[in-house]
Amino acid sequence: PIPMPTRDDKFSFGLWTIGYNGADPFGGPTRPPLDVVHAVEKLSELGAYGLTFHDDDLFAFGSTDAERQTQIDRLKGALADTGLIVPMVTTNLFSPPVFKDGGFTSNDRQVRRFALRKVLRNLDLAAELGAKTFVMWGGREGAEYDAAKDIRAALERYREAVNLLGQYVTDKGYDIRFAIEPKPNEPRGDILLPTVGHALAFIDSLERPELVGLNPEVGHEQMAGLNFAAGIAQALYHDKLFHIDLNGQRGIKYDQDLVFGHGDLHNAFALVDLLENGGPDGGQAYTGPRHFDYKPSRTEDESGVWDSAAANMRMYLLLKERAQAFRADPEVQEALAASRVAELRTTTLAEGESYDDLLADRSAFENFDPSQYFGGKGFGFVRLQQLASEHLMGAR
Ligand code: ASC
Ligand code: MN
Ligand code: MN
Ligand code: MN
Repeated sequence: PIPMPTRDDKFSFGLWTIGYNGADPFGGPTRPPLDVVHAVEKLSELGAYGLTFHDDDLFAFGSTDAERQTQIDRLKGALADTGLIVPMVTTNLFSPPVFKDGGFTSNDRQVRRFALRKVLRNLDLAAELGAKTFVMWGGREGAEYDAAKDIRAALERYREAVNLLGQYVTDKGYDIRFAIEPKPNEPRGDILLPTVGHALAFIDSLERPELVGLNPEVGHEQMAGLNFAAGIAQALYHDKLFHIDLNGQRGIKYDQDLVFGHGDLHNAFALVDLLENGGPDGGQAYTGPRHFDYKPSRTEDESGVWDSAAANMRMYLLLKERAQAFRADPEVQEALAASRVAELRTTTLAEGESYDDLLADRSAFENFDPSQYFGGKGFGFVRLQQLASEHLMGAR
């Protein structure tokens, strides 16, 4: 039986995901606009717990104050009717042509000031709706040409912007943390803070690093050829996994935003195993929203939109079930022990041992026999991967 999603699973969707009309750089839309009230009702029916949005997803860029307020009120009504929440809000600093050279890092100072005002206004809305996370995807913060952008100045302006936002939420007393979303390229030729690692280093340079973490997206790291599950493990290691964008990607190409698990399935399995079973006690390593940032394919009508929304949650729950079976299998536990996976948690020097003690330990060097590796002492990692694959395929 395929597990049914419930609110406790904390599945959330961007309004721009299910609302994507199918337009691409080569052709027009395939679907009509999606109304926010209908979106909330459908997501609630399907078992999601949250809706997220960019300001401009809810009210078109350039809306009057009255038009903006009408849409906010309609959203609030739908939330009240269904019990859905808004766990995260984000700002569109990429669609209006004014942002073609960036928001926080445009060469044009007036654009940077406008971008900050747009974000501050949206932060007030996020606080009003009770969102705990504010995502910042800097899709236009970048360049195509090396001479056109002073990268160090751009990082300094990025830093100035994020420091100002941290000051603002602190002064206002908002219970909101920021999550930076890396992406290597598209729509810019090169984007600033292109990977999890670049963003972690940037966060370290801020005035209030504790307020800022990451919102990594599966496909974005995979566009850079990186191992997403490994990047998430490092984000967790640094306590910076504030939010996550789940989707699918097939290799290094344009940002596909496929359904979660419809890309690199082995890595999706490793990711769900990490999120669900990778805590210190074998429990959840991540307790925040399981947020889907995908695009229903351009070939689909509205029923395909809801099929794909449901598919994201089914893939996640199926992988969770498979990962739990993997962890519970005695043969897997034996293979993990044979591969000495847990031994890596033992410190290399004993408690209180100094480098003098290490130097005096003849078993560590003089009497250590490296030739036994690999004359009969391999690690057995392939057997472990095959066991994982068999669980993933439902063969065990
Ligand atoms: C976001 C986010 C992205 C982009 C993209 C817009 O807020 O997380 O990846 O915007 O979905 O199409
Ligand atoms: Mn993407
Ligand atoms: Mn995203
Ligand atoms: Mn996206």
